Amino acid sequence: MVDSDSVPGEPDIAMWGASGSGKTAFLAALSIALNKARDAGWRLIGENPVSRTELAKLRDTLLQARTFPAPTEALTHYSWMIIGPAAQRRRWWWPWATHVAKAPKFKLDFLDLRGDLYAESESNIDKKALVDSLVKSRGLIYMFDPDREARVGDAFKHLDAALHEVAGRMLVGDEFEDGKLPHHIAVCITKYDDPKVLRIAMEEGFAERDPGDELRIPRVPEERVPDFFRLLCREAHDHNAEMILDLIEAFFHRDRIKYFVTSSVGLFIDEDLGRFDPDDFLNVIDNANGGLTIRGAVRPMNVMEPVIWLGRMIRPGAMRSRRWDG
Ligand SMILES: Nc1nc2c(ncn2[C@@H]2O[C@H](COP(=O)(O)OP(=O)(O)OP(=O)(O)O)[C@@H](O)[C@H]2O)c(=O)[nH]1
Ligand SMILES: [Mg+2]
Repeated sequence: MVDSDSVPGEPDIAMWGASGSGKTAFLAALSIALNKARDAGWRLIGENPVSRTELAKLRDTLLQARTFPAPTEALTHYSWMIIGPAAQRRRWWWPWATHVAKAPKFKLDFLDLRGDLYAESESNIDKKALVDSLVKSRGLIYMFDPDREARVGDAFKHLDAALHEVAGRMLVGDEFEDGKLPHHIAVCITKYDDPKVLRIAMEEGFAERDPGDELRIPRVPEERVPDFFRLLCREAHDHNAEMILDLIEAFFHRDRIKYFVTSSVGLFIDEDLGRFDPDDFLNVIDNANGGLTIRGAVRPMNVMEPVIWLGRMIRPGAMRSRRWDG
């Protein structure tokens, strides 16, 4: 069941981020992440033949071709659906028997676009589609690529331009009287596996290894991610980047923002060693053709989590009184 307030063809969740920030790779990793969680009952399916083909193509790029999807050129619309685990329930008047409750479902309509659209000053059809998707959705995934920020430093410019366009469309009327955008926003720091990012996390004391995790992968604890994000912004090429967090908090309700540290491919783990090795964790290496090859298993980190968090926030009705434990 999709909530009745979901309008077909309009995105529940829209994503944006600068060119090359990792948007398409994130979508490719989403089905792998959900598949890995299938014991917990999660699945991602394409709603129509085109979306199913695209889903398989994206997944195969990472898993079979062992490389990344090509940069996005044409606007691509993915209609997917996440189906969660159905809970065993007991009826109070018949407590000795269990029955299977309906599985939680929500629709993921993603519009994948070239990230450099905002660099274009004149409006065009794709740019209009991007702003439309941000306006119509209620969940946003914002991709922040710390490596690109350290080199190019244009995230602030892109974010500022996008938010002002969306605010110009949504906040001038009386609908949102509190002056904030109504969306929930998952701010995703991408490419955590990149040594430039992981090293900062380890050297600055943000990465912790949970003794309960048999792979001993260093992770940034949830409550420290906003500070890690602020640090990465401070290290950026563009000094305006420091204002990104303030910009996000100025436009969105504080309790509707959540920060995630993500990697589409995850860290390399030597099968023989069986756990994270700080001297050998590169999972992306240059190949002989001048491209990139994914070296070991694809282990997405925090790819499913932001999507499920958004699903839970924007479609609470679809999950009411059901098990939804991500
Ligand atoms: N190390 C590492 N590199 C990544 C990851 N995700 C993406 N990349 C790199 O970033 C490049 C761009 O990723 P895309 O997913 O195509 O980025 P995009 O935001 O869709 O880019 P456009 O479509 O051009 O806007 C990839 O070709 C990879 O080289 C990741 O999780 N880890
Ligand atoms: Mg892309």
